[in-house]
Amino acid sequence: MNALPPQQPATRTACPYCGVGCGVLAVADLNGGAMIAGDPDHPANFGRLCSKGSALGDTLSLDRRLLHPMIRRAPGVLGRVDWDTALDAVASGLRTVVDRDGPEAVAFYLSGQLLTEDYYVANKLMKGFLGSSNVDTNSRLCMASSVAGHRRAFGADIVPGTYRDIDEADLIVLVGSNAAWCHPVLYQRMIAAKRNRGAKLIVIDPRRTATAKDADLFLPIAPGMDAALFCGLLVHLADTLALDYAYIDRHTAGFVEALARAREIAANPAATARATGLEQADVAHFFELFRKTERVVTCFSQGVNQSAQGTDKVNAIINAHLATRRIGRPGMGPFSLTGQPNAMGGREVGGLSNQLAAHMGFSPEERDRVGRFWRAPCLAAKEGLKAIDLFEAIERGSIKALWVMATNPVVSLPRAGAVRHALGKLDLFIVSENVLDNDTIAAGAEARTQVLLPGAAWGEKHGTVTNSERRISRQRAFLPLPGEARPDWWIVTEVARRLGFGSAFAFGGPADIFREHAALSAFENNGERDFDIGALAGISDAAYGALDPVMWPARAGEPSREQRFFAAGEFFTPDRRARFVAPERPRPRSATSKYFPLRLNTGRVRDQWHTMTRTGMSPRLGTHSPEPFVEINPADGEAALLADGGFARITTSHGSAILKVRFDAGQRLGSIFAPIHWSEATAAYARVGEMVTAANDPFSGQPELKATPARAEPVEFAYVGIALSRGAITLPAGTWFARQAITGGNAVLFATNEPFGLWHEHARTLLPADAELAEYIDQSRGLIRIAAFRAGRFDGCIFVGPAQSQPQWGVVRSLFEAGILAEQERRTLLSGRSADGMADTGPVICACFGVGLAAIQEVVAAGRNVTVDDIGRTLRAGTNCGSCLPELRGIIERSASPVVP
Ligand SMILES: Nc1nc2c(c(=O)[nH]1)N[C@H]1C(S)=C(S)[C@@H](COP(=O)(O)OP(=O)(O)OC[C@H]3O[C@@H](n4cnc5c(=O)[nH]c(N)nc54)[C@H](O)[C@@H]3O)O[C@H]1N2
Ligand SMILES: Nc1nc2c(c(=O)[nH]1)N[C@H]1C(S)=C(S)[C@@H](COP(=O)(O)OP(=O)(O)OC[C@H]3O[C@@H](n4cnc5c(=O)[nH]c(N)nc54)[C@H](O)[C@@H]3O)O[C@H]1N2
Ligand code: SF4
Ligand SMILES: [Mo]
Repeated sequence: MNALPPQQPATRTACPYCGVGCGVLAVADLNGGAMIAGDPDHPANFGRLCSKGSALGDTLSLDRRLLHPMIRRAPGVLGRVDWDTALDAVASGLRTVVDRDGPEAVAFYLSGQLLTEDYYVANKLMKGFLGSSNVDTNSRLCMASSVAGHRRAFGADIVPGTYRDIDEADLIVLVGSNAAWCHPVLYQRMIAAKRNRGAKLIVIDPRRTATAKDADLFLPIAPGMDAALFCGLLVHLADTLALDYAYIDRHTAGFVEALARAREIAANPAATARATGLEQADVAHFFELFRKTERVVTCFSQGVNQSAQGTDKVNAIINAHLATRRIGRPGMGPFSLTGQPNAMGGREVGGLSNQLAAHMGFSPEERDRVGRFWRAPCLAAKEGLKAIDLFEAIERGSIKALWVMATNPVVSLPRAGAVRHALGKLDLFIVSENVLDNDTIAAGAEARTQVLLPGAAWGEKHGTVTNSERRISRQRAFLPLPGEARPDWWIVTEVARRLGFGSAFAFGGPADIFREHAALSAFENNGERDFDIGALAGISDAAYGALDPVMWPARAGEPSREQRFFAAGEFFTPDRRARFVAPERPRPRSATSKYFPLRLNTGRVRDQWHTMTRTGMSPRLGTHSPEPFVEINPADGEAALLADGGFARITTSHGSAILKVRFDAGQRLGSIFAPIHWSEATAAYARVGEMVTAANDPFSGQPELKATPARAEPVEFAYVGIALSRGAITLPAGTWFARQAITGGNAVLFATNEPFGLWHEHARTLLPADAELAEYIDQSRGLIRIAAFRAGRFDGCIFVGPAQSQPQWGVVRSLFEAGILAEQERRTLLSGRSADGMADTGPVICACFGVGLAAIQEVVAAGRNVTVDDIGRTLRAGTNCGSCLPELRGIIERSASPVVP
């Protein structure tokens, strides 16, 4: 737990998960894993890590790694090839498509999880040398509305503030951000601001999240209506003479139009309350807090970006900050929280199809400048296709070759079923991956040629990432390259060489690429472009190796310092003035109907990362939310005849999924929420992306991932069960299941309508043939418990019970991990009853110390006015990374006042 062995030299690197960008110290251990601690000297986290960062050591196993290149030519199966064969196949395949169908028939789909150096060379190859701009990235699903909003308002994609502003704020407004779970270490800084200086926290979200539990004011806004709320705020500030007219006059344009539009949308608190579905008193309270507090930071994330009116939401927020000059000054500003570790770096290199490179676009001067710098033979003439359009072009057959790097689009894109189908139409489908199997790799089985390229993973490669506050940090390797895996930048440059572009891609390592990227940022810049790291253009290999976290801009000849933007204007528009933007009247793109009366909201849980290819390997992270689920207000749930703890089929016009039902009074009536993490690789019938609409924002192209019309129906299963094995587990087709991470084997939770007898038979085929079986069968109660032992070791089991039963998953898991069982433990296992000290822990709340709900509830029940500190003293829960503190507070709160649905 955040402790490294003394005297071992640790490698300073950065966390590969969220955009907080925490510094990590890592020491490789002898088993291919590593000991991990927070870097006390890193300015993003000062030594802290959240539950996911703390568990990084659990995710380094090579069990499911792609360790050598593979090719499949139809009809056929994937077979191992050497690097030369794979790289030749990629280069000649791309060349054939470009020669035959033109450069527009080729596309790259990249990721905010690539390092800046990887991203830079991929973008350069496509836009400068293949001659198309069909390079887009999963950042289209993530940050595109913030990028578009920044560019409309500021003339450049800039986050004006720094994390220090969060420390120094007196009011922190979180819009569409579940920071307690998604940016946990930064969230700890918000809580510290609350504690240290009495800062107030406002949370605006349709559902009462873990973050909302800490809020001084929670605004359960109707989905998609944020722009109306911030229009109402602007009107209120104008009507109460709280605006800074000197700043507006001197440094901005478009104010009059924006205010007039705001009046049309939300003329006063009453109209705002009607438009947003909020209580008028709450709206008024929010307006007053904003007006009275000078130091306001408004942080926003996917509840803002992932909307068909996401760019307008961003600008409505920025409008309120510009009009009050709450920008660029200590403790103030609009603050877009980036999602991925290098979403920001991807924007810097131009990874989005509507950007060229180094924050430049496609104007004639910018094209000319980048073309000369790169000595590009055929620079892309215009913007390329954005992700949704790009995959539609694949569906139509106009894109024939696709290279996916470091993203899993068959899970994460909207209309994921259609995306999977589209990939089968490709002539050439190249995937650079860490893992051997994910849904995207599987979808390539129908493509004419599929090439898998083994990318080096976190801990094995060198490069840089940029976090939410524009701070560039080094990722450094502390593990050897396994098998034949190679860094992504190397793979791209080798392909470029084979295409005949060797001299433009003669990079010996990431430092060479970084220097070129830095030089381009400063090339003919003269202070006109925001993104300038010219000070690093001449960095030596040694200095790159030792580079400390550095914030941009870092202009050549200027002292390096943390810089805020725009306190004195100086925007990056032609007239150097910011733009107020008049938003459209907001509404979600698709309307609910009699058939689809609910709105499906999607997002994240605390301890899983995206499609679970990494966090899914950690047993301790898996215990917090073991199954794919849907949260629904109890009133909606009962109306749909659902049972809490049962199952529901959620259906939209695009697809359906079967999810475990959680009644939650914190859900707005009419809204349901499902996490995005499960896929075919980890569960059955739980790929939520299949249900999600591809309707998207007209400015950013970012899809509305949080508001798809949907309906819910009950699904009955006769039996539920668990299966564990030291080997692979194959369940009968049609079984609903969710895989569980477990040390030393495989495990699934499942549900089924197969007859009792079949399970009895199936258990025998599932368990090792040479094992000694211990059985407990009670047909009248519908119970099957069969455990397999080999040489005294508990080697697997299959337990089935009626739908209402609760398999003792926690107990069984700990016995399996223990291996050799005492007689008493064997009896415990088969009786299904908890013996002393073996009580099932319930869902694990504190992932660091493995403390379950049951133990916490016991402590809360045993005392009077129990606090989180009391829980920490008794159980240690919450005393390491702090990610579970909001949940601990929630448990205390619930025990004090039982929630009445
Ligand atoms: N644990 C964990 N952390 C992560 C990630 C992860 O996978 N797991 N991923 C990282 C990435 S890439 C990203 S982009 C970030 C995302 O971080 P967040 O944006 O904080 O996470 P989400 O859960 O996607 O959505 C945030 C909230 O938006 C709310 N919301 C939905 N619709 C609306 C609306 O119309 N208005 C408002 N105001 N709110 C709405 C949802 O209810 C949800 O609580 O997290 C990063 N951190
Ligand atoms: N419905 C809905 N859909 C969403 C969202 C939502 O809130 N709702 N959120 C969206 C957002 S914000 C995001 S960011 C996306 C995320 O979605 P994805 O990017 O699809 O999710 P990941 O699981 O992070 O996929 C990363 C893949 O790259 C591999 N990988 C990791 N590191 C490397 C590397 O260094 N090199 C290579 N070659 N491969 C690597 C991993 O094994 C994994 O397969 O999902 C989006 N989709
Ligand atoms: S907050 Fe957690 S996931 Fe995000 S960078 Fe820090 S340790 Fe990693
Ligand atoms: Mo994201």
